[in-house]
Amino acid sequence: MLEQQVAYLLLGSNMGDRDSNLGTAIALINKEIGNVFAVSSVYETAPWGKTDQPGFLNQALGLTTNLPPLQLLQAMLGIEEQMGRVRLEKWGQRLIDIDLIFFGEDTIIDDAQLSLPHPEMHKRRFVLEPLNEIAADYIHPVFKEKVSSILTNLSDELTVQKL
Ligand code: PH2
Ligand code: MG
Ligand code: MG
Repeated sequence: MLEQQVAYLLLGSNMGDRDSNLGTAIALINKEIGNVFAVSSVYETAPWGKTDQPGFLNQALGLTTNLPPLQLLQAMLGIEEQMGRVRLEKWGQRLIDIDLIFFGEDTIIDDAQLSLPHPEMHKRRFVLEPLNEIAADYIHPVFKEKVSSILTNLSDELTVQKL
């Protein structure tokens, strides 16, 4: 059996009862995937990429899991489905989005199903602000830079407000 690994996830919701969607996702992740040991504050964030859609709530969490990365990803997608997510368009509205940001101490993966670390995380304030609350000293394995330092040097100006 694979030993326990740490993973960092970002949750996002911009449809329905956003706050309770985040709470439901965390409960399901804790039940089905692994022990959630850290949860950030909830952030109100302006939509990034496709801007003509409702604002998001975003929240980062840390968990330990026995699952290897691709199985973890499948389990995350399974929870999105259980919660009724329908994929309409890229970057479009969603009840719940669960993204894998970091896995293990320094896992790098670049294949069709999964890229690790998340390939856009370093450009997005809506990821870095919540993540910095729970993983400020985590070192990005490609850039060899702490989350706190990536955030300090970030130029993304979209509004991200801690609730
Ligand atoms: N997710 C996206 C696209 N844009 N914007 C914000 N603020 N928060 C998100 O979680 C988000 C987004 C694609 O997954
Ligand atoms: Mg996403
Ligand atoms: Mg996603």
